[in-house]
Amino acid sequence: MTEKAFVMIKPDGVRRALIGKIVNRFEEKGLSLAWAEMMNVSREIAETHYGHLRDKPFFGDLVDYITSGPVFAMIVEGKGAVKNVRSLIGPTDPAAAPPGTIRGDYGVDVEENVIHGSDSPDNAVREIALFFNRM
Ligand code: RTP
Repeated sequence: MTEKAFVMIKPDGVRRALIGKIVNRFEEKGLSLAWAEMMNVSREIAETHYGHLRDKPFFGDLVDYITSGPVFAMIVEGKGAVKNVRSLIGPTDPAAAPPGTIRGDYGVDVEENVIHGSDSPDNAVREIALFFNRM
C-alpha cells in the first residue's frame, strides 16, 4: 500500500551539502519525493517533535542542534515507505549503523546524525501535520 513517511535532513546534513545524495538514495530505492521544503524549525516545533525525549539529559542540546540552521523536510512516498525509509537511514547511532545506510555512510555522531525518518505510520501522519501543517 502506498504510504507517506516524514523525512528530515537535519542541519548538519544540509550544511554538509548532502541533500542531493540523500534524496537520490530514496529515489534509487523506488520511493518518490511527494513534497519538500527547506525550513527553519522553531523551538516550539522542535520541542513538540522530540517531546518523548524531554527528560533526557541531551534534550536541550538536541533542540539547539535542530534549530541551528535550515533542515530539508520531505514527504517520501511509496510502498512501505516508513519501513523502507528507516532501513535506508539505519540505526540512531552512526557508529552502529552499517555501511550502506545513510547514517552509516555520512555520520559519526549519535546526536548530529544527519537525518530523521518517522518510526511508524501514525507518527508519520503526526509529523507531516506538525511540520507542514497538512496531511
Ligand atoms: P530520529 O527520531 O531523529 O529519527 O531518531 P531515532 O528515532 O533514531 O532516535 P530517538 O531515540 O527518537 O532520538 C532522536 C534523536 O535524538 C538524538 N539523540 N541523541 N546524545 C544521545 O545519546 C542521543 N540519543 C539520541 C539523535 O539526533 C536522534 O536522532
